[in-house]
Amino acid sequence: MQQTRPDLSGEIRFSVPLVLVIPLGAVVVIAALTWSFSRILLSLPAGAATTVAILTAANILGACTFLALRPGLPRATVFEVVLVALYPVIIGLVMVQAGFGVTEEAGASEGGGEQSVPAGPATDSIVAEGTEFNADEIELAAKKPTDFEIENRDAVIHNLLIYQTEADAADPNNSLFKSPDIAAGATDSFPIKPLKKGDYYFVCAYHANMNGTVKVG
Ligand SMILES: [Cu+2]
Repeated sequence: MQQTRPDLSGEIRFSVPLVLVIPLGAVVVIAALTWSFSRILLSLPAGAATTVAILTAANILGACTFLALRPGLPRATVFEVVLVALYPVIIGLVMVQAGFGVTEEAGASEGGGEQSVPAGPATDSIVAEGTEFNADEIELAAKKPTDFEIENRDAVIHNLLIYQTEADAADPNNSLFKSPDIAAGATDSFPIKPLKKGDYYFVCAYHANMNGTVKVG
């Protein structure tokens, strides 16, 4: 009887701050986990991010099922199960550290940009987004002007220059055609002067990676 009393008061003293500490602590831990996991997923290539996310979700579900079915597990085993459930996160972290992630730097992600390029060539308009054109081929009719539109969805200026060859682009004076500058967020149209039948090279004067082929026929 006497031994239960100090235990009881100890419980009461503890339970007062815990009422606040447990939910607040849980919120902080969950927020930190969510944020760091989202950073991992964002820095992974799209395919790998989905796989890591699905594996993590499946593993956590599996681990929770395992724990729920065996409530009497010793602490060491619970820790092991949690560790196994977090393996995809650890693998994701390793992948990020090993440089599998795509760089978030605009213009440096030529690989990522290719995914946004549609199969068809541009004929009368092109979209600039993420320092990429949404087409790597422009098709024009020979010997007549084309009304062409650039939609600039970026926060930086873009334009369109046409050269006979890629080598010619080393000197802007070689350009056969130069569009006006398209301001950030602006959409502008302009006539492209008539060109003879053949293949040409187009590029944004501000971003050498925004380039492609003009096919005039
Ligand atoms: Cu540009």
